[in-house]
Amino acid sequence: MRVDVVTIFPDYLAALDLSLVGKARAAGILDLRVHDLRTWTSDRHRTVDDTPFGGGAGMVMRPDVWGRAIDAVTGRDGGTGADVAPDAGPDDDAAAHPGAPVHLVVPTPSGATFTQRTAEELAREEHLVVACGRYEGIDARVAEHYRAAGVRVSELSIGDYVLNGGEVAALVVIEAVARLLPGVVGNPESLVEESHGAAGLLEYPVYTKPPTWADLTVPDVLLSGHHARIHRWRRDEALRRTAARRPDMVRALEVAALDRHDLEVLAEAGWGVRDGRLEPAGTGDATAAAAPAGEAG
Ligand code: 6GU
Repeated sequence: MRVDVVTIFPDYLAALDLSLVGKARAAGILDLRVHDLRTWTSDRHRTVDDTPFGGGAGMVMRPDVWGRAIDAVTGRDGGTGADVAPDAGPDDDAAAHPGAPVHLVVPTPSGATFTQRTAEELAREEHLVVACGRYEGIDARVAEHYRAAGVRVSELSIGDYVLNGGEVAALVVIEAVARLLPGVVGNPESLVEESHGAAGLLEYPVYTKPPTWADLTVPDVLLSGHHARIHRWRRDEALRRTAARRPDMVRALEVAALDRHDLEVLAEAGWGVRDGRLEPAGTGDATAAAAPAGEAG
């Protein structure tokens, strides 16, 4: 996979040299290039932003600068895609993946929520371009222009809080996508079993040696060697945890995919089936209006 990141803070992306993403790059699975947006400015001050039409606080990033940058890294400018920036190497050409469809990712707090499903979709792409905005965002015509040109454009938020720019979100998206690329995570089972997988449950708690630490012991069942019981215990814990922390995920569970024991565990945690859906027990019932048991009380 080829990934081009365009930012006014290329150093912010230095973390992508490390760990698993760094290994994927070294192994040639991920061809990741970080570009300085100011490469495509044309004035002495290398201006990337201006005041918003219609007034208001903050600055908006200019569409002309972004347009030149995106055209260059996607080879749409008819050139080699080579940056004239100091960080550009001699092989820094967009033409390395000729004709591969581009998916433009724009991190923004007003985007759709980035989830594991989004990561799975992006992991199937050949070429991602991540456009990191700062200030109040990028002029809306940039997304509009590339969509109209047939480019897939995803404006994505990594959660309901505000960051100063898209760089940290770009790190999040790239790490989540890179670890799904074939050959990156050593054990494919760890991809299947993990949180936010198909089961729709949070991960169960995990333990390792020593068996006693700080007067705390590991649950006996995990030392029993009884695989069926271990499997059942882990599922119970995943259900309890999800009930305590993520009521939204409990509501989304497919009742038909749950067995009787699952439903008993959920009932103990304050959830029951009503009209074929999981609801907090007591919903619509005047006699038992207790809230689901949660860690927050
Ligand atoms: Cl993608 N960008 C910014 N600036 N803030 C965010 C975000 C993105 N996702 C959540 N907050």
